[in-house]
Formats: sequence, C-alpha cells, structure tokens
Amino acid sequence: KPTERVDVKYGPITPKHRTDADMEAFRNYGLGQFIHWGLYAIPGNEWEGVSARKGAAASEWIRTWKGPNAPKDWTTIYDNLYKQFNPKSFDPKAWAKQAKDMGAKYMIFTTKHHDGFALWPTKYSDYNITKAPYKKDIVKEVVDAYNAEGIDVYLYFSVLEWNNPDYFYKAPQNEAEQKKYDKFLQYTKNQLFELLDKYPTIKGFWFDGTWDQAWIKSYEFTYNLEKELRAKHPGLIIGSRFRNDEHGKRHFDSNGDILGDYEQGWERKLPKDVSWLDGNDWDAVMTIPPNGWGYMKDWSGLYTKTTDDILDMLMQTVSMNGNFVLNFGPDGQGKMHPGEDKLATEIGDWMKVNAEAVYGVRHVDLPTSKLGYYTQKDKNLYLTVFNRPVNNIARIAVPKNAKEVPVAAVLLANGQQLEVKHADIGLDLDKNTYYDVILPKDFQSDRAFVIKMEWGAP
Ligand code: FHN
Repeated sequence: KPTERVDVKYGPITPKHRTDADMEAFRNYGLGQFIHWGLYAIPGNEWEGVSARKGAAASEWIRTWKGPNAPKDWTTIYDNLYKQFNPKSFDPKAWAKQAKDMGAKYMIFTTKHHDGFALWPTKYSDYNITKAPYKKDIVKEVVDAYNAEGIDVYLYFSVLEWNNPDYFYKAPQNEAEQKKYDKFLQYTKNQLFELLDKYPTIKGFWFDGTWDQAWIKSYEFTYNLEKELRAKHPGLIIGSRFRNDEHGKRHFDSNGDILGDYEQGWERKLPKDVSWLDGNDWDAVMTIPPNGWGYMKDWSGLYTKTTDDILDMLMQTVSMNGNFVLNFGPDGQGKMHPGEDKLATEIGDWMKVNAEAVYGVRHVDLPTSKLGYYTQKDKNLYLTVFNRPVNNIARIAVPKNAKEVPVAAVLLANGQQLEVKHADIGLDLDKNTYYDVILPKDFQSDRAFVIKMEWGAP
C-alpha cells in the first residue's frame, strides 16, 4: 500500500470489513458456482464445423471472431442468434440441484454479457429474452431455483455493451458525445435498478466490463450510482470491479483501499500468499478449460482441470480467506458440458466428507505445511493433505512460544483417531517446535484428505 496517503474523494463507500450478516455469509461461502450463459452458448466456440478457437479471445467473446476462418458477416449472424434461442433442455431446478450437491453456497449468473443480450425482460432494451422464441424470464427462473435450494444468487452484469450505439470506449470528446454517453449511463442505471426491483432476493452484483476509459472517467456517476444501489438494497454486496476513484485507480483506490466489498481481481489465477490480503474479502473465479467462460463444444486438445486440480485450488483459496467460484457454461439447449457434470459429481462427493474444512473457515497463522493447506474454524484446525508424506507423518510446525498445540487428531474420511506426539527435532531451533500426526499405513485415499486437529495446552 502506498505510504503517502493522497486525497481521494471518490474512494470506498463501505467500510473495508463489513460485519453485517450478508457480508458474514459471503465470507463463509467457501465454494461458489459461476454460470456464463447467453447467445454465445449457441455456437459453442465454433460455427458450421469451423472452430473459433484461434479467432476469438474466448468462447463468450465469439461475437468478436475475426480472421480467415470467421464466417462472412459473422457479427450480423451472431446478433441474430437470439431468433433461435429456445433452450429445450433448460432445467434451472436441475442446475440448482447439481450445484447444491456439489456444495456450492452461492451462484453468480450472467444476466447480460458484453454482447448486451439480456436474459431478463428488461424494458430498457429490445435486445432481450422476450424477443427470443424462449420468451420467458430466465433470470427469474434461475434465481428462484437456486434460492429454493438455499443457494444465494449474485448477478453478473457487464457494463461493456459491444452493440450499444451509445457505448463509448474512449472518453467522450465533445458535448454531443457526452450526451450520448450520459444516455448510456442512465440506461445502465435503469437496468441495475430494474434487476434489484425484479429480483429482490439477490445478495449482490458481480460487475464486469468496466475497464474502458469512458466508464473510468465517469467516476462521479459511478460513485453516486453505487451509493444509490446500496440505499435501494440494504446489505447489497458489490465487488471491486464496479468502479474506480478519480485518479483512475480500479479495484483499490489511490491509497490502496478496496473499492467495494470484495476483491474481484483473482480471475483464472490465485494469490500465492496472504501478503496482499490486508483483511479484505475476495473471490477467485476459475474456468475448467483454458480461457473460455461460455460453452465450448470441443474440449479436445485443451487442458481441462481435473477434480484434484479444482480441490487444490479450492483449499488454497479458502486457506487464504477467499471464496472459490467454479465456472459452468451450459450449451445452447441449457445442458451443462459432460465434463462439467463429472466434475460437479466428484467435487460433491469430496465435499460431502470434507466440507467442514471449507465452509466458514479462516486463514491459519502457522508456518505453511508442505503437505497441503490449513484452515481453521473456532477451536478446530484442519490440514487438507494433498501431498501425503512417505513416512506417514504429518508434521505440524508450531511456534515455540505457542500457548496451544495439537493434542488430538482425527481423519474426516473415516473418523479414525490419530496418534499425536511431540517431535522436538530442533529443525529451526529458536522458532518452531513440531508435532507429528501419525497416519495409519493402511489408510488409503485417492483424493486429498482432511486431518482435523484439536488444540490445547502443551
Ligand atoms: O471479458 C470477460 C470474460 O468474458 C468473462 O466474463 C470473465 C469472467 O470473469 N470476465 C471478463 C474478463 O476479465
């Protein structure tokens, strides 16, 4: 964080560490689901057998497909896809059940991505679901289905709208342009208020597409808009991607203070440690294939993350006070990719046994373990082991002056009590001492497993 504080008029609106119930619920989620669904799901990153993999930045960016393979007048074809959007397999209750079984506690849903097509019957744009054969309010169906499963819903909203004539990338250069952009800003505000009116049970927004200069220069408007949204929906949770301060600083203002209630910068990457954290809340959003959030028909030749990869990222995230959000991209008929179904099942099987090491936990201030990740909740300390030691000894480094040390341990997988003994091996004489948790040789696990430890006076 900068040492010299500077004057910031359009800085944070909410305190850095909100303690209200909604924010407490946010920091306890642990695992979430992202769903990117929209017109881009119809092509699925290809068109008439031709892959857009090299022609577009990502599957949900396929409208921007350029290059020799791009179909002629592709943008027009894309902008007319809504005329065929009629997902016959769309079953939001099934999606919600799958998410529940996977162990997701919240879900972020794309109401409108950069192509501007609204999945709800907005009265502020004709480019919306009522004009598609499907007609019905997809956002409502999804919100209701997930809420019915006890899963909180956050609405993804893209400010960027590629096909909106009033959208500006660069800051407006004259009065006429400013007038047009002001119309766009008002349109954006209208849609956000409309979403809060129509879906009052949502817990927050996940904003995106806020990186262009015109929006960045509109810091007074966005500051006031955030205030108005919060006034309209008490407890609303807004991430750090929504706006910037008057110096153009995004995510964190010019004094390094977070602009919003949670940091949204961890997209397809994870922090390596907590040195950046500064007590902030955050989420990490992750795709299963490489960069593609919308449906991709063809995963061949791509590294798609395994269940073990995802569990490792999940535990790395929650061990540093974050929420891990796994992205699903249903196809144009509303079906999840078979690879997503498989992962959801396997993650869910693991969570059924080990979720107490994930939900409502916090970072543990102990020397990091070579075996996996620590999480703690109240008096319980968990070590999720990904790297099983060949000697079956899970060695726990404890600061020499610690008031409490591990006194008992149990395997979450089978409830087996484990021997715990002091191993004063003097590895780093003046800093830590060590306690060994002995793993039974006959205990086998084909996935990460959790040691739950009880602490007490040495
Ligand atoms: O451009 C978008 C992208 O399509 C996707 O929605 C991701 C999800 O976090 N956000 C933006 C890229 O940062």
